[in-house]
Amino acid sequence: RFATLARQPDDPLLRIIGQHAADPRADKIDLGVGVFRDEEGRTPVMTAVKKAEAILLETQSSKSYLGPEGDIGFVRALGDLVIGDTVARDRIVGLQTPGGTGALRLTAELLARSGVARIWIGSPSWANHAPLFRQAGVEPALIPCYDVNSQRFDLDGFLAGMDGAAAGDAVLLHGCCHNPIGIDPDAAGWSAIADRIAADGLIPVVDLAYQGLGDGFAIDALGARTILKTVPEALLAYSCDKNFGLYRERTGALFAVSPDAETGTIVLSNLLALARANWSMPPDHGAAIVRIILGDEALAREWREELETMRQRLASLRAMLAAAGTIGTVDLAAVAGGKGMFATLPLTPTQVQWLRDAHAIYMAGSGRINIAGFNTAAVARFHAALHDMAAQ
Ligand code: PLP
Ligand code: TYF
Repeated sequence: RFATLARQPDDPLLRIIGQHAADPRADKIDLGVGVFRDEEGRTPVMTAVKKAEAILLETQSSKSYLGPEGDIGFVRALGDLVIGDTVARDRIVGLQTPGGTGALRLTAELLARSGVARIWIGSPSWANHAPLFRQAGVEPALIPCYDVNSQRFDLDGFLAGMDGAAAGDAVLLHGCCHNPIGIDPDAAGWSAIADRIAADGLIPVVDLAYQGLGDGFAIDALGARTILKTVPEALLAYSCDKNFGLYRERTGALFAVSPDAETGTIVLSNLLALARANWSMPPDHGAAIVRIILGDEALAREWREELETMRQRLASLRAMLAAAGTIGTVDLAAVAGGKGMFATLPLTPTQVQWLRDAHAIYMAGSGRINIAGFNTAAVARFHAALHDMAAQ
């Protein structure tokens, strides 16, 4: 039977890691996969995480199974932190998932099980969104609404795109720090989107994977909170993999908001059944660390301060990049208005390849750059490379 399978392409973004590693040029720059880096190009384990790991090593007395819901203390602490009292507690259920991707996968399967056939997604979006929903039987419908040239989110275009949605369709929203454009709706935009979703009877799915890396930890949740408090039913897929630097520990959670507590109980029973059929139970380590950090005032403060330092590094790199204004056809000034790890520059695949060949600058074929891949010297080199390209 295996002979019937067609070869599938690698993840082009993950392939860049290997290509960059194999490049012998000393001043090479990796702007590819979305992980945070410090000025030295490292993706360190956060100090609060190291301390929590030491506590875990000391205090954990069993590795016995926890159950498909994972670490309930983690889920509760995270729900309190992110959702707070935005929605009545008895309308929220949650469970731990393997990363934000696991939360999205459960979301897709729950939607499919609820008879939802379509999810509307602003385009471009994270490359995994459309295939993930499609594979679970929920057809993605793309709404082109991020303009790469001006690096703007077109709110009117997004709302107009939703004209095609039928009641009961789902809508995907990036909670903050849009991947790959880096531009989010403003407060008025979030309200308009929330009102529209409520009026049309759509089900919002908020993907919050970069909280704390945009405008600040609390502000970054405002979009998600605006949506959750406006609608009867919603899903929030949360990742701790960027803001706690836990990536390979696969740490995330899914929260579902229901009209009432009884419905919530039924929703949770379905999510638990889907989790059992997918991974039985989520991996423990990352969630235990987050639970320990959030439950310890000093550790929580230390984590928040380190996250804030990361956020400020991204903001100052954006300002440095943008200071060059327009080089050739590329408007870098627009990068200053973005948030989080990503911006997408108006570069053709040929130009992306040229920057790689001529200057050892690696980015996604779409022109997406990981801002954290820069440091002060790399920004200067990037500006020089764009000047060189404009002179060709
Ligand atoms: N959603 C978005 C928008 C992302 O960029 C990512 C990145 O990895 C994820 C979800 C998945 O996060 P995780 O690594 O926790 O699965
Ligand atoms: O977009 C990114 O770079 C991150 C990391 O298959 C990532 O979201 C990239 C590709 C992938 C999974 C995660």
